[in-house]
Amino acid sequence: MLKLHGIQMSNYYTIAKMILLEKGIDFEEVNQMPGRDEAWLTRSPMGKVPALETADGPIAETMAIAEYLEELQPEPRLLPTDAFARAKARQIAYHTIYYIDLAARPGLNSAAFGAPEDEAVNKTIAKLAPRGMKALGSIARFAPWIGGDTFTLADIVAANTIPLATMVAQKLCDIDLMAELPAIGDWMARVNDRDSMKQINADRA
Ligand SMILES: N[C@@H](CCC(=O)N[C@@H](CS)C(=O)NCC(=O)O)C(=O)O
Repeated sequence: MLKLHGIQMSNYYTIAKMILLEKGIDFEEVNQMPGRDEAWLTRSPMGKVPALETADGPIAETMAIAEYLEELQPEPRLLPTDAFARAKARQIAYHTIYYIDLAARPGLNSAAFGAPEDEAVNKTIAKLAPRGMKALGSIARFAPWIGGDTFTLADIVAANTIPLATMVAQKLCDIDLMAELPAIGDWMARVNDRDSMKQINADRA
């Protein structure tokens, strides 16, 4: 059986977990903190979580795990069959990782774990995170899903990245990232109403 290594509070872990749940794939969860011990580095070369253990060996990097699971069990599809629609779903997913999650992530230790704040970091977050959210508005549709009429990997990645970035920007910069996109609240509520996200939230509580 597939084993997903990581921790419930990791938003990249919950992306992989949500994919497994949405596809109805059996998997086992293995509690694993990020870290640099040799045994973990053999599964995840950068020491990050998650990693997926398969019969053929471990896979790290969440989007590599996502693509693997889509090929392993195509139905229900999380990437559209149409090439353009598939590319747009990937574009939204990568956009939320690169320009929203990674824009805010340098402030995570201060916002969530009590590390001292760094004014330069806060200033960069205040500049880059709203830019990423505003730009998302030009590719997101929220009709009803983030890329249009179909629930895709883009919804899973965005719903597991935007809330964390929003918390960081609010706490460190007093900026409401969600205010950039008025339709985002209803979309988030729709994602939160899915059984997969309900389970993720319950397991994290
Ligand atoms: N690029 C990685 C990012 C994963 C990541 O940043 N995970 C965080 C937890 S949410 C982590 O392991 N942080 C510890 C570290 O960076 O050393 C992926 O896509 O899986």
